[in-house]
Amino acid sequence: MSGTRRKLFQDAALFGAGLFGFTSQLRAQQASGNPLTRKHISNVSSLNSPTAASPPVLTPDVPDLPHEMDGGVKVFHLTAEPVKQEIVPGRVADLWGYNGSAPGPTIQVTSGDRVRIIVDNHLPEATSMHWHGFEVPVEMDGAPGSSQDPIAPGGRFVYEFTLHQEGTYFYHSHMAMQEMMGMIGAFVMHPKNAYKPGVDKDFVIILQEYAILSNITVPNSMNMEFNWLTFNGKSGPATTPLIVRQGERVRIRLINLGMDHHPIHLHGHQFVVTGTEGGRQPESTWGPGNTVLVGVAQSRDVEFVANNLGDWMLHCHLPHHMMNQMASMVGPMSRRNGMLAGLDMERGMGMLRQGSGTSEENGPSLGRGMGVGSTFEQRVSNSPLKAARPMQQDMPSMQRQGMQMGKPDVSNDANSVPGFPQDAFMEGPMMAMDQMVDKPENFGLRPGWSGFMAGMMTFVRVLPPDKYDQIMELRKKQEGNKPMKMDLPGMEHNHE
Ligand SMILES: [Cu+2]
Repeated sequence: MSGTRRKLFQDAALFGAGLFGFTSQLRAQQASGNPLTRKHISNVSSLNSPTAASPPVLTPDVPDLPHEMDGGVKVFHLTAEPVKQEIVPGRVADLWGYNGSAPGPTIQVTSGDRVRIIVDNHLPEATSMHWHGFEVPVEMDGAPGSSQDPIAPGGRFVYEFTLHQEGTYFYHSHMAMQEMMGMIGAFVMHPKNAYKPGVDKDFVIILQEYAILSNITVPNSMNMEFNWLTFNGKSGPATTPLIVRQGERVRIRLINLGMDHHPIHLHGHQFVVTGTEGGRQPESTWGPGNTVLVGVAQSRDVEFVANNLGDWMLHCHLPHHMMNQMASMVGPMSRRNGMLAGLDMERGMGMLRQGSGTSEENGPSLGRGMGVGSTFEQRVSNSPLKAARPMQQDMPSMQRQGMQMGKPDVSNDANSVPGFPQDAFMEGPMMAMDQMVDKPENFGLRPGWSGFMAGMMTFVRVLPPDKYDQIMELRKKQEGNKPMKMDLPGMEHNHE
């Protein structure tokens, strides 16, 4: 790229108003380029862009946190508060988060920045903000009781420090149970100069888990079993796919704060792990893989070249993390009249207080309890599933809500087969809700796709240029008259 050209990009970044025209001009010039040989050159549109060299990170379904400048200091405001978070359509959970979102908004800075973060506590109890992995003076560490007093309800604490690190960091409440209510956000420290090879797309995904009984909205933070597993506060199929143009180099930054470690698996590509919660890893450590274990309190950056066209799943591979609330429908237990639907925490986890784990009384409930306050006393009975019976006869309200509700795809003798049902309810066209989760990023997915997406699951959609541009157009249309959004993939940089 010539110096003049670079100057143009920088100017465009400064004067966002004329940006889209400029972008489309460039796009027209570049339309004939070979997508496989295109080089990442710069980002033009994001005022959030921390450097001219690194594309800003995109956090699907989570906002970016804007800042103001005060002299040479970047000033951010975070408010700890209760949040209504819609995990999937119709399932709104009462979580705690920051600035109306759980997880909280993503902060992006450049190494060397001095930042001031004003934290207000709008919770009914004290909190404290910890900057996870930050090498800052101890009085800025946010450890309640040792480095500072907790921030009282209605109180404020102003954190200020200079950042010299680079990588995928995060902020979170340092009150343990508040963490399990959603109180975390990404804090990305970009390098002053982009890494080589540079990436074209850079995504953040925060992994969280909640235990929420079916008839309430508040997570049980004491629980050790989880029925809502989220990427950026959404469970499949409500997660927003990562949209990528074929040939682009992609970075995905995975952050985990919960009770479980998550093996995150990508279909169709091999990736390398290029970073941890400690920052960039030397290239000599990069080896190919397709599943990365993201432990509690860890982050992992993975990078790959998206050279394989298709709608590829990206998901946690723990089977119980690939499902939503209806997990208790599984197995012969749900076909028995009067079975126990759940037990207290000890027995729910298989820690028996009396009797045998395989007895008639205990067997069906092992591992299914939702913990303290669960349905120990409550018995449920389900009638056998009939192959010929369209599901809407049994669940008219779900159909009214927009579920597609086809006929169960099971054999006539299903109920006589030991182990049935496993996935008869939880996956498949019966549970499809394509229309309910319709958005530009889902355009062109195979009809009925949503019935097979649940829990920690999304797509990396590796698209040919025409389809990619089509989805970007749809996004622009959807944005309509709204103020220019800075985090749209495909608008933040161009190729030559
Ligand atoms: Cu998992």
